[in-house]
Amino acid sequence: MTVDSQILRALRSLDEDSVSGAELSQRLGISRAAIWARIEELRSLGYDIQASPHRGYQLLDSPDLLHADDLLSRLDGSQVIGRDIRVFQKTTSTNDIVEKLARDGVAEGVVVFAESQTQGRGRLGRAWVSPPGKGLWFSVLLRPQIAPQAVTRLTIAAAASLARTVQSVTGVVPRIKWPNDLLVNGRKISGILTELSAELDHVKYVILGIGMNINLTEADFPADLKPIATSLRVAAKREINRPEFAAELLRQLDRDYRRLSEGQFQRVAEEWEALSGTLGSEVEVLTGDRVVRGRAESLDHDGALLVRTQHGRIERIIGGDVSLRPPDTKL
Ligand code: BT5
Repeated sequence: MTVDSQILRALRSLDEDSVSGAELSQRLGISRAAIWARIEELRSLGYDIQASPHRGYQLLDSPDLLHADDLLSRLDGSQVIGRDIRVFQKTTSTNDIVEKLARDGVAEGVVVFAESQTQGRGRLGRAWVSPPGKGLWFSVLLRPQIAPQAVTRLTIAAAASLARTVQSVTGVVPRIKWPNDLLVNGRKISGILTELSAELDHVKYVILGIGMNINLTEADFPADLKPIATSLRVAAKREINRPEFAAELLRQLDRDYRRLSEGQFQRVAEEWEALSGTLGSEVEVLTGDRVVRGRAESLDHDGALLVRTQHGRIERIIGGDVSLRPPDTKL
């Protein structure tokens, strides 16, 4: 852990409201002058740290920017996801950066954020709009011990983590649309892009890319997205602190990844089902060049969607675009 993240963690976890330079220097094992220099640096980034000769240092406010040391300082006890955090101001796609790290042999759990992406992407080469400073655009490297056909479980787990975080941080209740969308009031607020490198029987690595619209306003969406997309700010009618949201989301993702690694997919799937807007609905699924119509019944053990068609047959859908149909639509 870096000195800056230790300082920020110490300032955030104060029993009293301030900590002296002498105490920080003792705890961190560096000189008071070095602490002072780091505090000055944090201030220049926008951290409002008050220093008073008698009482010591106090953190009054943090800026709404993504800063790796700050995010690390907020995560205590991450087992895998968030052990290593890197922030870029601008990149093509965070999935590309993580792919390079994966090929270089970097350990699983690294998280790469970008304040903006120039080539953010969705599935099947679709574009993902990622303007600067308003969202969370990030990717996580995972090296799970699962078969390639079970990778959808990771998308399911990530969607459940996202939905729980939205609800606990903002009070807004989202609905999950299988497999990778989070909707609020029927509009997309978040999407997940799961990419993998695999051999026939085993996964080499998975890149979990997450886009979450946090503080975008209506004006930040291009015309074609206005009717179908929204943000937490629009839904909650207030600005959301991005680092705080990001830290909670990483905690939730870490927790769900641990549950999957311990063989508890069923528990995660039950939570997903409770948050799902897909199950029980009449759906139309475009999968490859096929269209499947019917009632979405449940998830199977791999995270695939089971749809009962008009002929009573169960179709197992492993990937595709789901649209919900009004209940009275004739099959
Ligand atoms: C997704 O694809 O929803 C996956 C999105 C994943 C984005 C993250 S950001 C970090 C990481 N790095 C990347 O390059 N990607 C990941 P899909 O289900 O195919 O949906 C794509 C569609 O969503 C587009 O065709 C648009 O209609 C819509 N869309 C694009 N940008 C959006 C936004 N910011 N908010 C809501 N909808 C959007």
